[in-house]
Amino acid sequence: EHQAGILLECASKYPIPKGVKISYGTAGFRADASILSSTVFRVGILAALRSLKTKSVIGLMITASHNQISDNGVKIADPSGGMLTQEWEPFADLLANAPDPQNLVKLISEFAKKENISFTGVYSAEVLLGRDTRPSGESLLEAARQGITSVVGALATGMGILTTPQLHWMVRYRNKGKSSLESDYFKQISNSFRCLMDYIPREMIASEMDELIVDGANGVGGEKLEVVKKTLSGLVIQVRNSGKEGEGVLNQGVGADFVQKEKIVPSGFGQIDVGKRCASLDGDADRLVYFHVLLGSNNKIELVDGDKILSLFALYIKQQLIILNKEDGHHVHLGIVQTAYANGASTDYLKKMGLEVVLTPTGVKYLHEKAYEYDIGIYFEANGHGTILFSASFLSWLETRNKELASTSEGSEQQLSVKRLLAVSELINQAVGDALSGVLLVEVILRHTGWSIQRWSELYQDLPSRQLKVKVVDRTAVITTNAETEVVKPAGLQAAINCEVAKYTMGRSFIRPSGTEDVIRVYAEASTQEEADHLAKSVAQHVD
Ligand code: 16G
Ligand code: ZN
Repeated sequence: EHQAGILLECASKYPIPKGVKISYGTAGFRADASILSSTVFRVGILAALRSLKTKSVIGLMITASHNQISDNGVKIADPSGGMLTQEWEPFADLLANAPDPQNLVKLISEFAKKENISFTGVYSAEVLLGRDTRPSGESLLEAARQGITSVVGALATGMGILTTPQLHWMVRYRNKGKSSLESDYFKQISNSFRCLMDYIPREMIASEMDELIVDGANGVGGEKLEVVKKTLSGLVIQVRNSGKEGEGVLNQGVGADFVQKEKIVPSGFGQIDVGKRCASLDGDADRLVYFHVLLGSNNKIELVDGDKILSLFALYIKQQLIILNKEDGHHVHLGIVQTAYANGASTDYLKKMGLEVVLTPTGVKYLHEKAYEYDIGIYFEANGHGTILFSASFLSWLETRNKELASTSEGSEQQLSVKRLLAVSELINQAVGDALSGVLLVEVILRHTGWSIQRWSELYQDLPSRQLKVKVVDRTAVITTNAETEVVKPAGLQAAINCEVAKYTMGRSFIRPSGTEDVIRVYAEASTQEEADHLAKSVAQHVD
């Protein structure tokens, strides 16, 4: 009752805006920052409850990723460092939309009862808070803090301005009982990067590589990369759009989302960069794409997207496993996870390399969950979000093998492979896709193989593709199956799509309701750009 009183009092300071309905989508709540404080306050409460329930530290991140600067958003990191469990999403929706404080308190007490959450004990809950560089972040962070501390015994710990993956990483390590300050994060990625550089075959080391130029989207990623790069040797990084005063606006004409969708140079890049190795992060640094600028006046680029980063990682990992399997006869289950948006050429290529490829619906939580089923699971969305997961049992096998080999065959090829895999598991952020650790792994592998960005890009040629969106009154009218590749409802629509696809060579098309906007998305692929455009258009007409 004491608890209910406090909640009532605090909640009355954060009334919800009239006529706004908000939902915890694939990436949390996102909206114009001016209407978000009540939502963030309530998510603070939710995070504290989640911490009480799991008896673990929970994360709360204020960011709207690649959205425009006036937007903001909030999402929760579960104890493992992954996304909030899907089971709690409906409760998040209910909380955020409760019309008044009385309703809110009633919902909370019912939910707490159902979930067996009791409000006792001092410091029985802790939530780590992070935010990106958006100006609205400061007051929204305060709203989150108010929400958390309105739950008796809950502690809110501010971690400062962070990339989204950094906060997820901190939650993961805190719950493992390890030190999880930002400096620990930096130390871990730069140490494992150094190890991987040391494990490059001797004959490759001679080949000097030119500098990498990174577009930081004028956000937090650029700022953090400036810190990371100082700790690295053997890799020169030039950061542009780093978020410094006067350099430009967050996500405006810059960033991974812009580069991937528009296929033109981000602001700050141009013809002086022709042929150079460039990369682009998104606004909260959980996405990464590479590109090089093409010669010509129209600022076109050759995009090296998430699918190609995935392919590069997969080749490297597979190479290590071949060395291990050969000598041990130990079968390691490696799985590649993509969505229907993966370029068809990438899926063909991966299968031709003998890799096991599966598709899941769009959204990190689906890909992550699937990748978790393997000894090593690599997942990526074409948009540049992805990572590599190592199972606990495989990691402990690697540790044991490492010790054995140290006494029996120090310096062997096999030992090197074991060490490389262990270092990759340290460098790559296993909580969530992380552009900072991703960029370092790409750079190591390019050195390992001696490939230029052009050589890498030639692994396979992307099929021309087109994405369209169709505004609809009710996007839930479209229901799909088979990882969104087939429409179940409305009846007859899939047959119509099949009919269109059949008219093209290498044609492929699917539609799905967006998880973030009131639209149906259309994707089409074909052997030429004209055909892909045409196919997308005719499929879109069936949706209308
Ligand atoms: C969210 C997802 C992203 C997905 C995108 C699709 C997370 C963290 N982010 O940004 O993975 O690609 O939504 O958006 O899951 P859409 O449903 O509007 O097409
Ligand atoms: Zn992002």
